[in-house]
Amino acid sequence: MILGTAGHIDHGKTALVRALTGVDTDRLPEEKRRGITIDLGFAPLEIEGVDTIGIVDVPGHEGFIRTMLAGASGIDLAMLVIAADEGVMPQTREHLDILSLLRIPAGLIALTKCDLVDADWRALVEEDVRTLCAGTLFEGSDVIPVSAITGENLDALRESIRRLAVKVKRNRADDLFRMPVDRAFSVKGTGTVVTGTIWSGSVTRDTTLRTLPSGKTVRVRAIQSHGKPVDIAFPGTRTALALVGCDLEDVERGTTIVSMDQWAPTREIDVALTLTDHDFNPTPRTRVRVHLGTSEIGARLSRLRSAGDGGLQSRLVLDEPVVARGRDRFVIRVPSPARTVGGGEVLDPFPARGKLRQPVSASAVSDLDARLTRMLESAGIHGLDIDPLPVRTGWRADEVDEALVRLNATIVSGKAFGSGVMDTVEHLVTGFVAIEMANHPLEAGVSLQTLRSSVKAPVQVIDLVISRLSKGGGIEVEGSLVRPHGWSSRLNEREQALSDAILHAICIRPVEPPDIDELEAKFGISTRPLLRRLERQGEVERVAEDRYYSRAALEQMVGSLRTSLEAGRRYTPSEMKEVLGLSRKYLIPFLEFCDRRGVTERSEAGRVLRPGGG
Ligand SMILES: Nc1nc2c(ncn2[C@@H]2O[C@H](COP(=O)(O)OP(=O)(O)OP(=O)(O)O)[C@@H](O)[C@H]2O)c(=O)[nH]1
Ligand SMILES: [Mg+2]
Repeated sequence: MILGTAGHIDHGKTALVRALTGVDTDRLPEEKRRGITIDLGFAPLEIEGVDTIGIVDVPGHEGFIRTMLAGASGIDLAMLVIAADEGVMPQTREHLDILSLLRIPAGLIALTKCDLVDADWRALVEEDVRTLCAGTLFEGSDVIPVSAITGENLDALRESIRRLAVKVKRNRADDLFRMPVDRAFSVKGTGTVVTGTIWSGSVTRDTTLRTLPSGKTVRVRAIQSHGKPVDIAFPGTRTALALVGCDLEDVERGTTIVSMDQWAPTREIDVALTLTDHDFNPTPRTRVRVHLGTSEIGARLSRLRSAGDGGLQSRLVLDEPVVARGRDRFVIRVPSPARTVGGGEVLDPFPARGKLRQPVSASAVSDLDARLTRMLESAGIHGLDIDPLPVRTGWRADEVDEALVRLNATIVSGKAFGSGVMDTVEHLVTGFVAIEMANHPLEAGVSLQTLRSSVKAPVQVIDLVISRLSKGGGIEVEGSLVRPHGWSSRLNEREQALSDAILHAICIRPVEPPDIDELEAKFGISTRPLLRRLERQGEVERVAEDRYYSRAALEQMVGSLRTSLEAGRRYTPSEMKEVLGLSRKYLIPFLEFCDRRGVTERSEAGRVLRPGGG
């Protein structure tokens, strides 16, 4: 559980953290000298009844907003600190905006420096604060007047934190591991150490992880949670990892440490956007700074479009790669005048290139089924890769799997196909088979090979559809042929006469039948389908690429070969020629046919009869 401070400079955030935990988080010499917080500070807070709470103390100075943003993303609870003597100030508002844009689920307000004001003043400030917080995550939150100096009401503050902490929902440990780095340093004898809050998943010692975007493979040598050595660290805990296999510059703030799974850096992200500054009217050229996790990157808001329900959607085109997951929250700022202008949620960190999709409605943004439906639709016939979906959608792998079942998606070799896609392919296959058979009525079917290469869909999907259709009785499959159920080729009178004539031409020259060219010259182009049909009927057999023999003649030739050859003796082709009395042109294809049929066996020394072969 992580609690983050927020609030204007000098309002007493660090003093309050120290009063609560005993830890002075302003550890830099420059922080001491200037009396302000510059970098993030961390302190564990022990409250009875709840696990250790990691406090992230942020700077209030407007120049360090990016540091505040790095600290505020990934917190579960926010403590907005407002000094009672000064009241609401610019960074009170900006921090409040940021916490709202990041959708921090819950928070409380500490009205500090109460020792400096009287009761009337305190009541007025409290009223201001209530007005400011109306409609934000702090609406109805506890507003607790405290003093870090006198210790007034610190127990009430602790109790308020405890009540919120017990309600915080933990991310599950069996999700993909991710930890955005907020600090990195070298420790003598230990090497590179990174700290951060684990956003999802867990980590154990000796695990291999990756640093992104630097892309180093690292091993976890040691782990500390809230400053104590542990063997395993869970989501929502302040964690330090000692890493082997990287240098300091590979893991600076903005780096994300991830498991070896599907994580990848990306430079284009589809997002749902909320603009909070009315003076900010972006064009596709407008440059912004995107704050996501602990990283901050320059970007353009391309393809800005209205989502219809008041929301906006855009594709962030980033200057540098970043690690993002679906449902991540981010904030956008502009440089002059420097201010926060909006933020939003990641819809898809790996959108299909070039495709301009319909905007998602606001309700669909937070609905896994709706997001998956869109992704399935947009992947269409090519299928949706399943492995990257937990990163793309922001839901765990088991949740994604369940949703795919709910959506009736078909899973084939790691890809998901929408139910509509399967119907489409079914139509394509039946349509193609019907047209082919209409065009080639003499054939026994369409070859699987032709079907696979003609229907525009992955082979696995086509095969699945064929097997479904054949089970359903729409088509039948015989060997490598597919045809409409109950199909048989019937000849008309003219075709029958032609078929008889072809068979006759083959039979009257039994040992040296005409080849296909000769037959075509004589009978025309429908010779081939008729020959294939005669073959299916067992009248003829194809002996060479371009020549069919009558079945009867072949049987006789094979029979006479058997009787004329001496068992066990090897014959050269010219000896064979004498035995069979065939010219070379017919001899070789016939012998090769005999080899294929197992009548003869060929070796260097010649051919020999195979005993009992054929
Ligand atoms: N009288 C009084 N002074 C306080 C109280 N809390 C903080 N201060 C003083 O206010 C000054 C600023 O306190 P910090 O805790 O450094 O303020 P901060 O909000 O952390 O400031 P930044 O981190 O720079 O934004 C210090 O001089 C504190 O001693 C309080 O409850 N009562
Ligand atoms: Mg401070």
